[in-house]
Amino acid sequence: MLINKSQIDTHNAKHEKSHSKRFASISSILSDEGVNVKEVIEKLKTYQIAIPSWALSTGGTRFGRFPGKGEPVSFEQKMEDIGLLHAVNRSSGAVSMHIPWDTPKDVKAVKQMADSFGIQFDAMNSNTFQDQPGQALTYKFGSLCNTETSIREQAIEHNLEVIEIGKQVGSKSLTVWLADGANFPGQQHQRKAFERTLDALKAIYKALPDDWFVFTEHKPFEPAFYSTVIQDWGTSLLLAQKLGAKAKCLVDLGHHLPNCNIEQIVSRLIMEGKLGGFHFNDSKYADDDLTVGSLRPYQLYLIFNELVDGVPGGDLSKSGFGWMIDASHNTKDPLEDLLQSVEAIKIAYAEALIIDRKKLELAQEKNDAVKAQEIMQHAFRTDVRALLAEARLQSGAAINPIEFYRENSVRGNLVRERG
Ligand code: RM4
Ligand code: MN
Ligand code: MN
Repeated sequence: MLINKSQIDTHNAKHEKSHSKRFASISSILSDEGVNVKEVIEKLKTYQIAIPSWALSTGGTRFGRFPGKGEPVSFEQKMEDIGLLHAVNRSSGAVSMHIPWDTPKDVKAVKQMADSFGIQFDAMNSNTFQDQPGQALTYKFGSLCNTETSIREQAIEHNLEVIEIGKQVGSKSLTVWLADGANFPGQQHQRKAFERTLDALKAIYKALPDDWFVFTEHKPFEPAFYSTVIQDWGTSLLLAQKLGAKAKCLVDLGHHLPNCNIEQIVSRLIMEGKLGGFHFNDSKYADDDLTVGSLRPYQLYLIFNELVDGVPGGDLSKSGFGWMIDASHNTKDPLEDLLQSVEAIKIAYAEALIIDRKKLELAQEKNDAVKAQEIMQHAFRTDVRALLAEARLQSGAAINPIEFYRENSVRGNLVRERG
C-alpha cells in the first residue's frame, strides 16, 4: 500500500488550524526563553530512526504469539511497511536488516525499493543465537565463544556474509549480539570464553571495510541465565578498545539490570568515542522490548540530554551513531506501535534540545542541586509535541501520524491486500 500526497494534505488541512495555535503558543514561549525554535525544528526534521525488519509483525513471548492480520511476510513487504511509516512521519527513513531472518532474494531490487521510499540501510544484524535449518554445526553452547574451532569459524563466516550483503545495500555497520554465555556456575571458563570471543571478533573486524563500524551489544542475561560473555558495557568497551577504532558499543535500553543509570553509561561511552548506537525500547523488568517511552520517558530524556550535550551542536543526525528501535510485542498493531516509539524518541530529543545549558552549567558549578533539577524538569515538562508536528508538516508528513493511520484505515487496506 502506498500513501499518496493528497491523503496527507487532506489530513493536514483538517488538523492545521489547531496545530497552528499550539505551535504559535509554544514557539513564542520558547523564543522568550532564548530557544532558537527554527534550529530545533531543523534538527528534528533531519533526525531519522531506523526500523528493524523484525518489528513489523506482531511479536510474541515464549508462551505464544497472536499474529495480527495484514502482516508482511517477505522482506519486500517489510520494506513496504517501512516506506509507509516514513511517508506518514518522515522520521523512519532507515531500516536495520537482520540476517538470515530477512535475507533478500534480490538484493539489488530491495536496494532500489529502499531508494524509491527514501530509506537508508542502518546497521546490519547477524544472528548466531539460533540454529538455522540445514546449518552444519550447532550454537547450543555458543558461537564466537564456542570451545570448538569449527563452530567459531562457522559463526565468523556468517558475520562475513552479513557484511557482504550490507556492502551491497550501502550499510556501514554490523551489530553483533551474542547469546553466548552459561547457565550454570563452572560451565564455562570465564576468561577463555572472553578470549575466544575477542579472537573471533578480530577476524570479523579484519574483514570490515574501512568506512564501517562493528558494534558489540551487551546484555546481562537471557538466554543464558548465569552469565553472558558480553554482560555489560565494561566488557563491551574492553572489546572495542582491544579491537580498534572501527569497534564501538551499542546500547540496548532493555539490556541492563534494574535501576541501572543508563544515561551515565552513554556519557562515558561518548567521552571515549566508543558509543556506536542504540536499540530503543522500554521495560519494567529486563529485556521487555515495550514501546519506547511507555514506562520511563524521564530516563529516555536523560539519555538524550547526554547525547545533545556530547554531540557537537547537539545535531544527532550528524553523529554517525546508529539509531534503531528494538521493540516488539503481543498487544498492539506493530505499525501504530512503531509510530508511537518514533514519537517518544523525538519528544525526548526535542526536550533535550531546549534545556538551558548555560544556566544548567552555572547551577552545576555552584553546586545548586535545586536549580539544576528545576532546569532539567522544566524542559522535560514542556509540551514539545507541536514542534514535532511542525517538523512533520514542513517535511510533508502527517501532523498526527496515528490519527492519519486510523483515518485512512491503513491496516484495513493491508489486510485486503495481504489477507
Ligand atoms: C536480543 C537483542 C538483539 C536482537 C534480538 C532479537 O535481545 O536485543 O539486538 O537482535 O534480541
Ligand atoms: Mn537489541
Ligand atoms: Mn534485546
